[in-house]
Amino acid sequence: LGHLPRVEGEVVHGAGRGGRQLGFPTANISFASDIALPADGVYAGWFAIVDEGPVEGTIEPQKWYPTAVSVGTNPTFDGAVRTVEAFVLDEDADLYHRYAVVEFVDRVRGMEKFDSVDDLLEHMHRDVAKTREILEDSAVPPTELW
Ligand code: FMN
Repeated sequence: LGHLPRVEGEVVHGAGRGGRQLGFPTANISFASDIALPADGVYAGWFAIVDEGPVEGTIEPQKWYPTAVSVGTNPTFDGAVRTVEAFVLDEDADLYHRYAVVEFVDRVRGMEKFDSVDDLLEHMHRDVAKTREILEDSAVPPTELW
């Protein structure tokens, strides 16, 4: 039956505001320019590091983790570049330069330009709660699909 839509690529540095300013560190996944990308918005999904070798932090390679994913240009910060950013729930790890994959399970909402960072943060907290709800009813993807 195939699998969920996915985006995969190297974890690269973003603007650097996610962790430090917002308290929501995200793994920015660099994707090929010719892939079909889900529409801009926020999604619940599954995240994994594909390549082997230990990860510094609480994430193990080749294991699926619940994630909230943002696809868009970060309009609140007047961004111009479309990014795919995964906030991995409840984990803390250095993922830079690792090869990651995200599987999209369900759409949470559209991408919005908020008037303040506080507004954005309030919505991100709700996104995380909604993501937990969605993933409760979602089977963890099989591991043989790396
Ligand atoms: N940015 C927006 O401008 N509008 C949004 O509606 C929005 N929703 C998000 C929802 C989630 C769950 C996450 C993880 C990010 C969202 N973002 C949104 C993206 C943040 O603006 C971005 O992660 C933050 O600016 C950090 O960017 P950086 O990784 O480049 O430092």
